Amino acid sequence: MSSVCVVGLGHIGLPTAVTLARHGHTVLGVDTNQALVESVRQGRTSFHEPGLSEELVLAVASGALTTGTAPAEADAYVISVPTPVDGDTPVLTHIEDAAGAVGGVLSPGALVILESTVPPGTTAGVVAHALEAASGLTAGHDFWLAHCPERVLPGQILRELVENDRIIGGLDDEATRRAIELYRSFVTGKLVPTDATTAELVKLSENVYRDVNIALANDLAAVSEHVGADIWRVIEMANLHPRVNLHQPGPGVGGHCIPVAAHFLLAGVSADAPVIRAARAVNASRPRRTVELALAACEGVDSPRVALLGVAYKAGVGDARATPATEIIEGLEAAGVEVRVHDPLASGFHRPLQTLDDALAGADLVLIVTDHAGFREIDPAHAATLVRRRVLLDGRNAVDLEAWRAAGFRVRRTGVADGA
Ligand code: SAJ
Repeated sequence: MSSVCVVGLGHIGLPTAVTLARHGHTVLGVDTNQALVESVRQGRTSFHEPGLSEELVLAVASGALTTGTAPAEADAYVISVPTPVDGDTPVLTHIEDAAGAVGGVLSPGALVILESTVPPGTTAGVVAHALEAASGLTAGHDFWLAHCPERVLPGQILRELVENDRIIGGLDDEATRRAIELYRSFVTGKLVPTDATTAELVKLSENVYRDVNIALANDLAAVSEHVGADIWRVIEMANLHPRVNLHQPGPGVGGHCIPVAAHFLLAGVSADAPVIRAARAVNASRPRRTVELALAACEGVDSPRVALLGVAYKAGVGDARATPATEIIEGLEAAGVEVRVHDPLASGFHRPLQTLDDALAGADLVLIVTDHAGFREIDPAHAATLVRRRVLLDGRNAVDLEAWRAAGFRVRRTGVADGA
């Protein structure tokens, strides 16, 4: 096995470092966040991911995983740092900084893998140039460079890191071959060889596929509200077709991946791509639409208070960093609404989270933004004793509307006509 330096100990880098360490490699996990480096060294994770804490403790205790704030010489490097957007412009500074730091310790014969999601052409361009400038070496001659995007689902990361098929996109065939050799040490899925730019486009195509299909579901929800149908029943029945997979409408598209995929795909590309652009605009408009529905539900109420349930960016996870709930809360508060927030799983949200009862107390509207499974267990009769007005707006298909109606709530759901 080999020595691997993983640069970036976030939601992908840390599980990757742990998995490599648990599959026979000697791993140095690197991050610029000193506190994070220290907590990982002590076997603590900064976010919840099933099984990760246990595996991290074993990797550290075995000595296979150590941590630091700067890369050191290794046989292979895996760069897995954030690639956010500023507006709709991809920000590649973390990538450039990481490549520069790796270049500073890069030796001939080493393999560098970029896992971060980037605009097409970044690996062969920005990354290769940063590595060459910092090392004085030449990609494809002195060292090998590949783009190997991840496609793991938060909540399933450790399993999917091993089982998912991976796209291995080398700058040249030798880079692809060497990257396949590294991933074969822990991946049981297929390792599909290609070039770096194709690998970048594959990753973005996967996520844009999701963005466009979510937008389709949101458009159909709007139509359904107008024609008096229940979009959730429509989707359930349409998906009985063997070749139809309608996604789910909702109050917005969060996370660090799907919302930015279109911007990465189209960054600096003259292609028109009207469907991709329009889908992104549809999904970006959903938080505003949710605010409009919530304000309408509070019409005529003096000093309205909203109990907002669910701030994590999607059901079943605690990540509340890039969530549509933020824009929804801001829109409500800008309209003079007091918002109290409850989420049983969220961590790292930028405002205090209430208990369910405290959030519901005196509320004029119960607004469900994230469809955590636990919300289906809320007793509407108990909720009815706490709220000031019995009105529910379910932004997802999160609860049993009939049960809430039976407890005296007036209910609305995304994609269902008012009163239906
Ligand atoms: N969402 C909907 N309706 C849906 C599905 C999702 O509104 O039908 C919303 C979610 O609530 C969430 C957002 O979209 O706010 C993103 O959800 P997601 O389920 O796409 O989750 P991610 O971003 O955690 O994972 C995606 C996955 N990509 C695909 O499914 C193609 C994952 O495999 C990728 O690894 C990940 O992006 C990534 O890191 O790129």
